[in-house]
Amino acid sequence: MAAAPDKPTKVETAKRASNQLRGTIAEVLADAEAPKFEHDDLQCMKFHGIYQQHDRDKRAGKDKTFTFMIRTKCPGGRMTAAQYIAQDDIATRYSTGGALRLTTRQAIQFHGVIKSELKATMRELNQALISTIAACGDVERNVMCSPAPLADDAHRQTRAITDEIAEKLAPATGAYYEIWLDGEKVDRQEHIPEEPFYGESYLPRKFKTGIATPTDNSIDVYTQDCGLITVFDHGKLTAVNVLAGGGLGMTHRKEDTFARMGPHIGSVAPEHAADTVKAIVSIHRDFGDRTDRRHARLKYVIEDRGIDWFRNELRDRIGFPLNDWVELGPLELNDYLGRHDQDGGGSFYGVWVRNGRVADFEDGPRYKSAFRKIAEELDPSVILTPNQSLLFADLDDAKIERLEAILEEHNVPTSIPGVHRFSMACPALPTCGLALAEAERYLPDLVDLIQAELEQHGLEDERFTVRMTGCPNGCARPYTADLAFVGRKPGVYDVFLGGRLAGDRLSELFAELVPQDQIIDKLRPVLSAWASQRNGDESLGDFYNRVYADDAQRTMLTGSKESPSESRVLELIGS
Ligand code: SRM
Ligand code: SF4
Repeated sequence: MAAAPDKPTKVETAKRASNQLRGTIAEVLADAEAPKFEHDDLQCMKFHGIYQQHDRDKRAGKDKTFTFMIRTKCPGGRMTAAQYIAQDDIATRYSTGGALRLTTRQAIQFHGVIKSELKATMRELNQALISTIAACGDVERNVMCSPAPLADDAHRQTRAITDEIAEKLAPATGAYYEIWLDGEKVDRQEHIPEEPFYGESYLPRKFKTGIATPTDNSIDVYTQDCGLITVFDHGKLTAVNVLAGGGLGMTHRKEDTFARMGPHIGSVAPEHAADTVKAIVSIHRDFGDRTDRRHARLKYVIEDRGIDWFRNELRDRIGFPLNDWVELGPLELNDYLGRHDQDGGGSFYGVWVRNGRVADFEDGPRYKSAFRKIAEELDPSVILTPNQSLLFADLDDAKIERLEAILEEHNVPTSIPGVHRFSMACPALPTCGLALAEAERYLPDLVDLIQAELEQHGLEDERFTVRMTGCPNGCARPYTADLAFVGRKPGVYDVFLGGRLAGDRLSELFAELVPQDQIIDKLRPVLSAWASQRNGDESLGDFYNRVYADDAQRTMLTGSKESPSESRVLELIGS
């Protein structure tokens, strides 16, 4: 491994001193008088899938009440109906409002768990064979995969690779089992009391891997630290394309932080895919910046050292060929809404969940009760999608009919108006400590306004992505959307344009610091020009890009360095 850096960050010091993620978590947990955990333990707890939060709607002060968000780890988002029911029970008992929150990485979050119930929640999750270890922290995170449960060999293999990567890169520490399960092991191989791969400092920062199929890039493969795209030939998986160094997190007014699309690295044989990812993670482990967390992701290693250096380093670490990138047609995004054949008998059914919040809304969809009933009555497999929604699988005709009836009884929509359909927002306020503005609670209202505007042009059924985050960290992947809003301060957003459904292009800063009540005014000329000047069925992002891309000298890999394009775009569209 690389030599220790001169001035490691506080988080590096905390990791090293933690005795492989133990810290004093068990002691503070047992101390009923301690209202919260302190810095070093909090860093370790993230690796256990736990964040300390407080309700930001309540007045902040010394006496704020701390609660915990627990995130599960769920490769490819797959679970049984029994596991879904167990998590629904856990949410009912321990989460704020009994809600489950489906995430953009195919996992579930429970918000508002109180300290005295933290251990019970963790135990109950593990009893249902749901782990939370490495859902957060400086390790390989939840490995994503195109969610369609298709039964052909190629899709089966894709899922197997997802599981293999998750297994190969799981931390080996016994701390998790000691602290939360009193040393008990639940359905896992014997643990070894050290980290042969990660070492005592783990990675310099989080690491994210996702596998897309050419027909479904809902995982946003170019935004992953390591993205894989499966290559099929006559239904057989023949190769896996590899890209590396994507990532979206950035900081306002810090130009040396930026969103970045992962460049193409090459391809490998399918049987080598997991080892390739492991080798790439090891490059991050050894070369990532441990002195500055804002500069620690793999994307900066590759940006600073170059792709040729990276390819050579990778070749040196793998004992098999790194072949050329296999050219593929354009990627697509598939949300699998409604009924689809599984190809091996049976059907699956996709249900859209507004911003992933599974709750019973007054006068709105009663997602929680509907999903519970579907899981209990129909025993489907459940697959979480990368777009905060879910698929119910392994259903016959009678079950599909019953599922549709249950959705209808619970007011859960099965037909989603265009702009809402591909919209996503992160949780932001009141739980996220980093939020600068609203996201999940505000985006549906804004989408209604955009929808109304588009109705005037007959464009309300257009398919394009609209995303909102409460800060520039990018949790709902705004920088690959056709249209995105990124929180600057309460009620004020930066507006981005130019990504697209395929997720293969970064959006760009269109307008800065826009008060929310002026967003529609800002967008009106662009929407209207899109309606009158578009080529064929050109999407909003494609239109923006055609109008502006030829004009601007810019790279598409690091689009966030741009200054706002608004005035030039207005000139170009004749507004
Ligand atoms: Fe995220 C931090 C929520 C996907 C980039 N993210 C956070 C925290 C934990 C805030 C914190 O550190 O205190 C948020 C918890 C809010 C809450 O109250 O629940 C949070 N991130 C989420 C979720 C729940 C958003 C959602 O709408 O579903 C997603 C959970 C995924 C999961 O199941 O693992 C989530 N986060 C992402 C993604 C998208 C992705 O991975 O596909 C990104 C952009 C991709 C990337 O990583 O570059 C993302 N989250 C961040 C960052 C910026 C990292 C960076 O490199 O700068 C942070 C802040 C940090 O790590 O310091 C962050
Ligand atoms: Fe929080 Fe920012 Fe992520 Fe939204 S994008 S969940 S506000 S860290």
